[in-house]
Amino acid sequence: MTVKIAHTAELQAFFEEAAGFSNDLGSTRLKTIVLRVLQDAARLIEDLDITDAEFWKAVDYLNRLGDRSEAGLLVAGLGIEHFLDLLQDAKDAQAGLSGGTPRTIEGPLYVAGAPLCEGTCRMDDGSEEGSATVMFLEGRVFDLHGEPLAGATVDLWHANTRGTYSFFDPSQSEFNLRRRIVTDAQGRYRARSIVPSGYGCDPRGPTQECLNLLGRHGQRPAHVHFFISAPGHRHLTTQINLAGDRYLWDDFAYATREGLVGEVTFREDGARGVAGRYAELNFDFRLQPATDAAAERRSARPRALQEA
Ligand code: MBD
Ligand code: FE
Repeated sequence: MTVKIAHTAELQAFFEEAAGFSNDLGSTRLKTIVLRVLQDAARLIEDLDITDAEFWKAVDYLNRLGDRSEAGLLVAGLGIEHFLDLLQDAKDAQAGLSGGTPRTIEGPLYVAGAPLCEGTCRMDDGSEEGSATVMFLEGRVFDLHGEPLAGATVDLWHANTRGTYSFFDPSQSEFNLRRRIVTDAQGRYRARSIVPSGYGCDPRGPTQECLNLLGRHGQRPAHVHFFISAPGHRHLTTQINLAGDRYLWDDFAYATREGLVGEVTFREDGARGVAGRYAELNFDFRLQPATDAAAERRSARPRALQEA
C-alpha cells in the first residue's frame, strides 16, 4: 500500500517553513522556487516509492556531478536546455515575434572575452597543422529586410579535431578556436579555422553514467557555436551543425534544427594558398529587431571568464 502525506496541510506548512516563508528575510523569488522544488520532490518520492537507497544515490550523484562540473552537460543531455529554446519559441510566437535564423542551445562550453578582430581572423593556433583540415568559414549578417548589418559582433567557438574545447581542455592554447569578429561594411565575417570534430561526453563522467542507464549515447555532431549581436537587433544564440555527420540528427543535446545545418564543401584546387584538401563553409545569419535594450544582450547566465 502506498502512503501519501505530501498533500496534507501539515506537510505543506512544514515545507513553507523550510522554504523560509515564516521569516521576512532573504529572497521571496527563491523561497517560491524552493517551496515548489520541495513539494515536487516529496510528491515524486511518494508517487514513485523512491527507496532510501535510491534517494541517497541521487544525492551522491549530484555531488559527483558538481565535482566534475558536469551539471551544464547533464541539462543539455536531458534535453532541458533544448526545452528552454522550445519554450522561448512558443513565447515569441505568442508575442508575434518571428523570422530570422533559429536559436539553439548555447551549451556549457562558452568562454567570454575571446580576441576581437575586424572582418576577418584566423581562429586556430596551428597546433593541429598536418592532422586538421583547414576550414574557411564565412558569411554575412542581415536584418529581416535583407539589409546587411555592418559592425555586428560574431562571437564564435568550436572544438578541435578531438572534439574538445580550449579552456575546458587545458592542453590547448588560450582562446584557441574562439574569436569575436566584427562584420565589415557588407555585414561579412570571415574566419580561417579547422574543421571541428563532434563532441563526446567523458565516458567515465557522471553525465555518461546517467545516459548509459537511459540506454543513450553522449555524442554531438561536429558544430560551430555563435552569439550574434548588433545594435538595435535581438541577440541570437545559435549553432551550425555540419551536414554529413552521423550524429547530425542524433545529437545527444538535441541542438540540431532545420535551418541550422551547414554544408561543408571540400576543395583541392590550390586556391586560398592552402596546399592540399581544405574545406569551405558559408553561412549567413538574419537577426530580428530588438524590442528593448535587454533583448540586444545575451542572458546573464554564469559563464567562464566573464568580462568585468
Ligand atoms: C558541446 O560542445 C555542446 O555544444 C553541448 C551543447 C554540450 C556538450 C558539448
Ligand atoms: Fe559545442
